[in-house]
Amino acid sequence: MNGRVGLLLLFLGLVGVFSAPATKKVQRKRAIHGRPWFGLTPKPTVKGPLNPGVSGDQYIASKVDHFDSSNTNTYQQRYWYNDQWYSAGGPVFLMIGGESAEDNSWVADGDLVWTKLAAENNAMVFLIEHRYYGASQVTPDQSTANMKYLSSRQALADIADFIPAMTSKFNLQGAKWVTFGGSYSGALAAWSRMLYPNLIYGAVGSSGPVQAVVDFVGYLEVVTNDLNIYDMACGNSLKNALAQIPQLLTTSQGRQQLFKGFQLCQQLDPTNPDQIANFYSSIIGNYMIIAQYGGDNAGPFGTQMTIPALCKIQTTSGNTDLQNMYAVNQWIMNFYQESCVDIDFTDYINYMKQAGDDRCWVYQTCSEFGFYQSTDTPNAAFYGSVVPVDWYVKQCAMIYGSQFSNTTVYSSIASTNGFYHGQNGYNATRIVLPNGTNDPWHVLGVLNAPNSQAYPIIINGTAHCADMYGDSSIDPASLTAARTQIRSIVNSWFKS
Ligand SMILES: *[C@@H]1O[C@H](CO)[C@@H](O)[C@H](O)[C@H]1NC(C)=O
Ligand SMILES: *[C@@H]1O[C@H](CO)[C@@H](O)[C@H](O)[C@H]1NC(C)=O
Ligand SMILES: *[C@@H]1O[C@H](CO)[C@@H](O)[C@H](O)[C@H]1NC(C)=O
Ligand SMILES: CC(=O)N[C@H]1CO[C@H](CO)[C@@H](O)[C@@H]1O
Repeated sequence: MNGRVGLLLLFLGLVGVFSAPATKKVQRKRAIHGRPWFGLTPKPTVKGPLNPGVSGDQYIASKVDHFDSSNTNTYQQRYWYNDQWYSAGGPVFLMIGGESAEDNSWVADGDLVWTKLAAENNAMVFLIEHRYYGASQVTPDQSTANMKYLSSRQALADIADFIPAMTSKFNLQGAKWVTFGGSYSGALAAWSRMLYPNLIYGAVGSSGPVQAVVDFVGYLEVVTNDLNIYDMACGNSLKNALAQIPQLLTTSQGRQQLFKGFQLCQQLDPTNPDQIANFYSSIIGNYMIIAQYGGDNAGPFGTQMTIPALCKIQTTSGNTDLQNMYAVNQWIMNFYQESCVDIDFTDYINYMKQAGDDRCWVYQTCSEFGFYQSTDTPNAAFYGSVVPVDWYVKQCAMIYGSQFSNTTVYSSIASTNGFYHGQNGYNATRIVLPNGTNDPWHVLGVLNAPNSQAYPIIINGTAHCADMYGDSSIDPASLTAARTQIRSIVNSWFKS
């Protein structure tokens, strides 16, 4: 369904072998509002043949609208299960799908923390796809009017109905259910335990941004810190290179230099501020994606697409800082299989008007979360408001129509925090909340324990959702220790 996801799976298949692509293509952007083409959480790599316990695509009729009892319509929501570790009386683990099409890799891969826990506790495992993503379409199309049932609250209500339905279908009466998730779905896992404590016994929400925010300046501050902490020369080189760009943009010769250096698809147009912001967002995106995923044991992020690899390029001696920035861009272009970097703003908006996972995720940013990774901060290498928050906010109306405005975006995000109580008001028990310090999203996670049965785990020097993947020989000790801690906490919930 989503060609870009298939592409990543292809890459993940080539474990450790990052080969040059046969065909090149244009990618709209580095990451759309922080969401790369594969979704916020890369899928694990399944080794070997599938166990017969792993299901193919399953569907359940879920309510279209959980909050209007007069609407009895249902839609087909996709899910998967694996009963290879299950024995009667065992618990049930549910991985909550996030902002992308899912497949059965999360339930099939036995090397992950949550599937190892399943084996240790004889658990049945399920994965449910999030409404509106992948094959779980709620409405015949994704017109803005038809997207009104796309929300985290509706998605959580789907889960609350899914649990009793599966309990009855698979005879799981009395089983303890534990939810899992990473990134947006990590927040969903955390919220599911808070909203439905009688259905859900415990939860592990990895890298979950439980705080909504319109102007997410912390994101690029963490990216800058990551580079500086790894190697001050790396952060400084980037800062020096960026400092030269405004001047280059003022002359046609300078613009030509940037056009060639960054291999842009379009000439830079200084009379078009939207295109210039789009340009900056692409070249900054090169550093964002590595800060967010570098070191995750998921395909090329495990050993190749990492902060050390990026900084090696950014600090190559004999080159200018800007030439090193071009080289980093070339490296990311290879990863994205790009022939040029597309900075056309009109094309991007038109692309966002078409149905797909990107359209759905950005809709959720406009209606619930914000999360706009702006440069509106003096505490990042990318300062100077070259990508201001207003540039993101105004896209909501351009993409979805005039029912969105600056006022509705700010008030919707405030309402999300009012409903879920944000990162400082989060107060569920039997909840594990891992976060990596390199991951820019950790800024919006629960970092301090609100009670003695909530376990934030801060993992020094790791990226987004790193704790969810299988062990790797190059894992930092902090990550290995975090996985052990997660397992011992969850195991303690099933001690008789
Ligand atoms: C948008 O709304 C916020 C919050 O009310 C306000 O601070 C900001 O100035 C507004 N921006 C624009 C462009 O109107
Ligand atoms: C969490 O709930 C407990 C029990 O109701 C309360 O004692 C504690 O103060 C709460 N913590 C926060 C951060 O709200
Ligand atoms: C985190 O890791 C960095 C880099 O390895 C190290 O300098 C720092 O002391 C560590 N911080 C903690 C709290 O362990
Ligand atoms: C950096 C940070 O916020 N660390 C916190 C991580 O969570 C523990 C509780 O598990 C706190 O004690 C730390 O202060």
